[in-house]
Amino acid sequence: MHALIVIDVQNDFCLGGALAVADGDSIVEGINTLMAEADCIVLTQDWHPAGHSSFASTHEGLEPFGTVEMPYGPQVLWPDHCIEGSIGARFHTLLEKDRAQMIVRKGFRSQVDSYSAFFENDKTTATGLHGYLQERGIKHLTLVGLATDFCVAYSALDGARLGYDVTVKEALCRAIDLDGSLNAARAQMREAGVTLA
Ligand code: VGL
Ligand code: ZN
Repeated sequence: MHALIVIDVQNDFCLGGALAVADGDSIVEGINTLMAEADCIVLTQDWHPAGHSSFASTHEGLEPFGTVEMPYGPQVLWPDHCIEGSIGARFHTLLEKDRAQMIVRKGFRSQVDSYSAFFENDKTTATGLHGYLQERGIKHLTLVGLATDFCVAYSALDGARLGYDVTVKEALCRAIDLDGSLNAARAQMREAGVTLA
């Protein structure tokens, strides 16, 4: 069985959003088309409390897109985004979200960020998605969404590590590309056996 995992297609990552990914809106139509043909559809939703530790504004004197050392390793600092219940945290208006069978929220613990749909950035706290997919007998994953080099890549790498056959459909992803992060993420995904289609 095959699952389509749609990563973080939310207002704050699209045009006019707090952490807008260039051209992010342009993938929505293609994702809708894919969803119309998929049997198992999961959406992820970045979902942070105000004052989250990944927000630059939480750390006095630090700026967005810098990094800070967290107990679990280096963490990029972001503008405030995807605050629980806000309009920015909602899915893109044109995304046919009613097709989804499962919505996974992540990043809701103040002290740890969560890029991956499977594990938070401490690499040990599970979101529960693996259990859900296992119970549904899923072996193959197709990943699309935002952003290629952060949440999509981390999800793909964890998925491969967990033993799934993972394909990232790059034409339906867009990247933040911070200091070469897109090239690095692509190399890591290839190395992990992820198919970049
Ligand atoms: C993301 C940065 C912070 C993403 C989420 O969806 O790629 N990036 N939170
Ligand atoms: Zn986030």
